[in-house]
Amino acid sequence: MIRALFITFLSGVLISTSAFAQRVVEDNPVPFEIWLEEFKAEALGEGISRDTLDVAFEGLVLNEKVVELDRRQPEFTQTSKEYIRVRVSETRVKNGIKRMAESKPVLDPAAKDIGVQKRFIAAIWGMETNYGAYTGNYNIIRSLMTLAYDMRRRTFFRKELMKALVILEEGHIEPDKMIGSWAGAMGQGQFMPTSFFAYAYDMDGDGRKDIWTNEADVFGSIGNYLKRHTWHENQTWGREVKMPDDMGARQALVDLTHEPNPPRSCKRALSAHSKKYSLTQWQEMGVRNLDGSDLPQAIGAGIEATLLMPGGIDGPAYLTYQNFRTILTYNCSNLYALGVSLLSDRLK
Ligand SMILES: [Ca+2]
Repeated sequence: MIRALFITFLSGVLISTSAFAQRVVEDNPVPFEIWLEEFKAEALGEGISRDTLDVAFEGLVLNEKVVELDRRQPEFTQTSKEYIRVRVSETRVKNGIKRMAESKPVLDPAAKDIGVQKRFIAAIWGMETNYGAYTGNYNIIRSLMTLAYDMRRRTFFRKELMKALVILEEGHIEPDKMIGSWAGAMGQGQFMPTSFFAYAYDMDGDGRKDIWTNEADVFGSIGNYLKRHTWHENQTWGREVKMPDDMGARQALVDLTHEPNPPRSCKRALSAHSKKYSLTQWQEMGVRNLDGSDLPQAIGAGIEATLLMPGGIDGPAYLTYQNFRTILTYNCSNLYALGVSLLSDRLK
């Protein structure tokens, strides 16, 4: 029974059921077939047609690999320096410049219309899917069905699965092209289905939001996501800065600016940031541009920034502006946001 639910073929070889996958079936009091019928009945009630359901679920069994990946998410062990070296590699910079040039007729007007600098749209595109080259090969319905049946985070994924069916019902993408990463992030900007409905953008105006194959919609959607999360088009993300050379003075500055109550949204990442101060105040506290020159005062005086030192007191220091916090809404990780930011500088 358990084996039948998870049966998968890989190059003709039958993969046996793992202990993780077995637990998913054992932990759920409702057998999978009955659960699926109940879910489909609910979907019909939500306005999904019988045709869409038949096509979407045809031949689908639980995906053992998805369970494995969900249970075995690796602990983060990379140092910030390694992370940036890998994510903002010379190859990725070079590809980014090439892909931005190729997509210029679509990227430039999309960025201008939405009001987000194109280098940031391109940097997220590069970080998420290597500029559309790798969007994941998982059948989204199958992944979300597996995670919705699994008891671990079933409420969250049940909602995502329902929204994924609405995407098919509305005809934004053909069922066989609705692919993405194992946990349900889809297309070139890696949107979850609920994010799709909140932020995906029909940039070319053909009535479909195609974040998988249509670059205008891809760029419009990434840009719209940022814009809707308080993006300032006339500002950058922040800057790398020079801290006082004296270690005692440096530590005193970190202690002085410590933020004891980070915002609840994305607390995990924001707890590593200092309190907000204006660039004028940071200048007064002894922080300088990397080359030792004064922080921008004429245009930057009103800009508030937080100090971030992801590698500790000896490592690089960054003053981050509002746009950095917006990037954190895409993925609540300082290293991710720093990767996007530093890549965007290289794509400028
Ligand atoms: Ca479109």
